[in-house]
Amino acid sequence: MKYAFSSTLLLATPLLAAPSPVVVDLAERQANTTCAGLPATYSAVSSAKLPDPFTSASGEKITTKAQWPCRRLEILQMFYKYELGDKPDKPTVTGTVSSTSISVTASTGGKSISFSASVRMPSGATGPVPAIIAYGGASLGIPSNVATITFNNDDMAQQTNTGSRGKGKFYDLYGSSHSAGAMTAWAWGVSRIIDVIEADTSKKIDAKRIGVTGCSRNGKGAFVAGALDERIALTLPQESGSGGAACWRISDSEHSAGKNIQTASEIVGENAWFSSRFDTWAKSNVNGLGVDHHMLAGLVAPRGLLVIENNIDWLGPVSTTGCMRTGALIYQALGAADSFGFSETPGHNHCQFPSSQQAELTAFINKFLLGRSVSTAGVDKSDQTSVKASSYITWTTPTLT
Ligand code: MCU
Repeated sequence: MKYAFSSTLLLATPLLAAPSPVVVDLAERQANTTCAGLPATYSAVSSAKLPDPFTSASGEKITTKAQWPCRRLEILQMFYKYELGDKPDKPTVTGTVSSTSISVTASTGGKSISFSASVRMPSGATGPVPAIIAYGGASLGIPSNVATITFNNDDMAQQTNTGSRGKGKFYDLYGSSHSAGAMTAWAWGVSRIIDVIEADTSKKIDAKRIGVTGCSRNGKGAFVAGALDERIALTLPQESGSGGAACWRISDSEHSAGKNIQTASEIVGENAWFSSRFDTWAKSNVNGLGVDHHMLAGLVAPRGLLVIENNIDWLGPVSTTGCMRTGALIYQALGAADSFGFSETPGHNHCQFPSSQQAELTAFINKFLLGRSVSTAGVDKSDQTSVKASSYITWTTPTLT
C-alpha cells in the first residue's frame, strides 16, 4: 500500500487488505508519498548479528541515495512496531514564544493539553538564535550564544517505574492505553515545541538550528527525539547506554560474557520508556527484532549526531562503541560521515561531562547550530579500542550513488 494523505483515500483501502501497517506521523507520510512502507505482514528476523540497514523488507538492495528515504521509513516503522509505539500525527497546535518560555497547547478529538518549556536566551539576543532542547535540563555546557529550552519530559510522560505507563499529559490527550512508550511521548512533545517555534512570527528561535540533548534515561529520550523529527539539526544523546546508543544484541552477548550490563529484558521490567509492544521481544526474542540501535543512528542520518558515552559497565561501553561504529557506516554510505561522531571516555561520573569530550561537542555545536565552517570529521573516540563494527555484522556497506 502506498501512503496516502487524506483519510478518504485511507478509507478507500480494500476491506480485505492485510492488517494496516504501523502508523507513522503525517509529516513522515507526506515526505515519503511514493514509499510502499513496511509490509503489514513483516514480522521477525532471526539474527544474532545486527540487521542490514541496506536491504529492504522485501529484499531489495539499497544502492542509491534516492532509495534511502523509503528504507528509512521502513526502519522508522519497525522502531514503532517493535520498540517505541506510534507517534501520533501533529494535532492542532497553538502557542507562544517569549524570551523566557515557550507555551504549547495541543488539541485533538475534543481534548486539549497545555505545557510549557522554559527558555534561556543568549543575553541581548533578539533572534533568530539557535537553541538546544534539554530534557530535564542540560548535563553538558551549552554555549552562551545558543538558547537553552528546558523540556519537562516527565510532565509529558512519567518515568518512575513500570507503573508510570500511560501517565502524563500525552496520555491525557491520547488515552492511557496509547501504544507510545514514554520516549515516543516525549519526542511528540519536542515536535510540538518545534511546531510553535516554526509558527512564531517574532522568530526568536531559528527552527532550522535546533538541537536536542539529555543524559542517561533522558539521553535515550533525546536520541529518540532526534530520530523521530527530521527538523532537529543536531542530536546530542549523553550517556544513553542501553535503550540509546547500545545495541540490544551486543548488550546480550556482553551480558552472556558476564558483564554487569543493562539488557532489553531488564529494561522493560524497569520503566515505561518503551511501548508495551517491546515486552515480548525484549524478554524472549531480541534476535528477532528487525532493528537494532545502529539503525536509530541511521534514522538521524544525515543530520548532525554526536553520541557522548561513558565507560560505565551498566551503559555497555563495548555495546555502545560497537553499535555506534556500525551506525557510523550508515552515515558513511550516505556520504555524510562527518555529520556523525562517537565519543566514549572513562574516568568521570555518570552525567558529569568531562573536559576530554569538550572539543568534539564544541565542534558539533559550531557546525550544526552556529553554522561555522569547522571540521567534525573523524570523531571516533573510545577506550574500547579493539571493538569494531565488523564483529557484529555480516553485510557490507555500500557507497550509495
Ligand atoms: C542510563 O540510563 C538509566 C539506566 O538505563 C537505568 O537502568 C538506571 O536506572 O538509570 C539510568 C539513569 O537514567 O540514570 C540517571
